[in-house]
Formats: sequence, C-alpha cells, structure tokens
Amino acid sequence: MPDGVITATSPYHAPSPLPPVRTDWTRDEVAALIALPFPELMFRAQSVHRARFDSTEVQISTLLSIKTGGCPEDCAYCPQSAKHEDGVKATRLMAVESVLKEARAARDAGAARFCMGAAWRSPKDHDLETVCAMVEGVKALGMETCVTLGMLDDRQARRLRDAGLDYYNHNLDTSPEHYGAIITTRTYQDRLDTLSHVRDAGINVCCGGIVGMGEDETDRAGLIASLASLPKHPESVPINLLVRVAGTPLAQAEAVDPIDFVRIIAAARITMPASRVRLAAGREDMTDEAQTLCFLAGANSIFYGEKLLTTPNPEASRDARLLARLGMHTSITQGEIQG
Ligand code: SAM
Ligand code: DTB
Ligand code: SF4
Repeated sequence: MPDGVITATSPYHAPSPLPPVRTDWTRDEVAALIALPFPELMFRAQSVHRARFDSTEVQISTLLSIKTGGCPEDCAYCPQSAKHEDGVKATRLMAVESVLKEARAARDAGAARFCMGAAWRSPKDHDLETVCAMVEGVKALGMETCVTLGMLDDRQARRLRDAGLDYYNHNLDTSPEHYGAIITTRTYQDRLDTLSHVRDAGINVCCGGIVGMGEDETDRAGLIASLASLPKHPESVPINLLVRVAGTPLAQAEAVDPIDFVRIIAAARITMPASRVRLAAGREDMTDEAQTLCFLAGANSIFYGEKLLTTPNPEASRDARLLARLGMHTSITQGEIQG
C-alpha cells in the first residue's frame, strides 16, 4: 500500500513479541499511571489497546435482573439492598421462559452476551438449578452467558460450569481500605474466595468496581492494583460510575470529574492489556464526548439496552447513533446494532 493512504481496516499495531501480561502491579505504580499528563496516559492506553484489540470494535452485553431487590447485604451504593429506603420492590426469581424471551430480544438487537443478575447474598441450591436452566437456554440461542448471584462456594461454581456458564460477575467494588465504608455484611476476602472458586471451576471471570463512592485517588489506584494483581486477570473488567440512587446512603456522593473517570479506564486498560474493559453503569449520566474518551482510553465493551438492573441505561438509539458517529462497530455484527 502506498504511503499516506488512510484505511479503516488495519487497526492492529501489535509489537512483536507482545509485552508480557503482568500480575504484580503495585498501588504506587498504578497511582503514577493515573497521575500522568493526560496526553501521555491516553497514548500509552491506546498503544496497549491496539496491540491486542481492534480499536474500532465494542463488545455489547445486555443485562437482565432475574431476581430484584430485597437483598440482605448492605452495599451502600445498591438500590436492591433491603436495608435502604429507595423504593425498589422485591420480586421473585423469574421463570425460565420469561428470561429466554428477553434474551431473544437482546440477541435480535445485537447483544453478544446476556448477563443475568440476582439480588442475593449467595444462591440457594434450588434457585441455582433454575439459573442453570436459564444458562442452558440462553446458550442455545447462540449467546454468551454471564450471571452474578453473589457469593459462591466451589461446588456451586462447578455446577454453573457444568451448565455451560461462560462468565461469572463478582466485583471487588473498591480498594481493600475503602471497602469497610461501603459494605459491612461481607468481607473483601469473601469476594476473593468467590473469585477463586469461579476461576478454579474454569469459568471466565468478570470483575471490576465502582468509581464515585467517596474514595480518594489512592483508593482508585488500590482498586485497579487489586484487580491487576489477581493471580490471573479477569477476562472482563466492568468499571462502573456510581449511579446515585435516591434513598441509598450514597445518593449525595460527589460527582466524579469525567476526565478523572477516563483516567481510571486508561489505567485498567494499561494494567490489564488482554482483558475486555467495560464502560459499565453510569453512562446515562455521561456525555457522548466523555464516553468517546473512554473508548479512546481502551474501553471496549458496554451494556446495551434501556435498563441496567434497576436503573436506566442510555436508549439503544442513542448508543447506535454514537457508535455510528464514531465509525465503531460491535463484535458480532461488524456493522450496526439495532437502535
Ligand atoms: N448481588 C450480587 C452481588 O452483589 O454480587 C449481584 C448483583 S450486584 C447489583 C452487581 C454489581 O453491580 C455490584 O457489585 C456493583 O459493583 C454494581 N452496582 C450495584 N449498584 C450500583 C450502582 N448504584 N452504581 C454502580 N454500580 C452498581
Ligand atoms: C457490573 O459491574 N455492573 C452491572 C453488572 N455488573 C451486574 C450492574 C450495574 C447496576 C447498576 C445499578 C442498577 O441498575 O441497579
Ligand atoms: Fe445485594 Fe448485590 Fe446489591 Fe450488594 S450489590 S445489596 S449483594 S444486590
């Protein structure tokens, strides 16, 4: 090809050999990354992103709350905790057929992965069997499956693996030091134990956290360093911007500077170069321009569809328009998602 011809079809710039994936990131190293001058941080994040991914591609997942509210845990951010007065009504576990109907609609709208969330501390065995039937049904539709059901023991993780589950979502949420200010009903170590049961069962790990819960810069670095020093990096890393829900203890939390948020996405990309970094909750409160910076910083996955679990997500048509404006495409259609 002659010099100077611009193409949209050569997005990879992989150095050979690829630098190794490190799992020994320290908080200080991550803090130093986050504090880099913005242009330098973005350059590093983009270089790492393009070495392993098509920078124009975004994976899309759709979320469904299969069991909403009434949760015994006290997570300060969460509208589904029974301990907060936020008006989310508790429901029973959905029927398998109703879930499959939603999954079909998500698939037809272009989602590659269907994520099912339940407001449990941990699943009861008979409920787990129902979830396994959901997993089998969604897989039969040709989609990847993800569930988030709270804490799992090793036997439960193996049961989900046997049902064919692709991903289990369980977040570290914040740094070990800030954690106690957010959740008292289970420990950081409980979370690490669930993650190792999931990993040992051979299920892909989806694990990330939330920005905007009153944490300081050190805590943000601590969250990313904790994720990036797990024995194996999570395959999916959701970075959520806190959705401030009225009635939860964090309803009045201070808004996050969008540039600071982009810095955290970039740090996740640089430290976990082979993982999908998901720009997860909080997009409804972000401008298209802030989301664009997140994609440029290496985010390559989003939740698609008008609802997260209980709170709004951008309308499908807005996302379709944004991706079209950016000349970006989704991982399965290589074209347009249905707005
Ligand atoms: N009950 C299960 C658990 O906690 O593991 C699964 C569902 S829980 C809602 C999944 C994750 O959603 C939480 O770990 C948290 O990171 C995220 N989340 C919940 N409420 C949120 C909010 N208001 N803003 C941003 N993320 C939130
Ligand atoms: C994750 O990290 N974010 C998603 C998913 N994993 C399960 C949940 C976001 C929930 C936002 C608040 C709500 O809609 O209830
Ligand atoms: Fe329950 Fe999960 Fe919400 Fe915590 S985040 S209150 S465990 S649903």
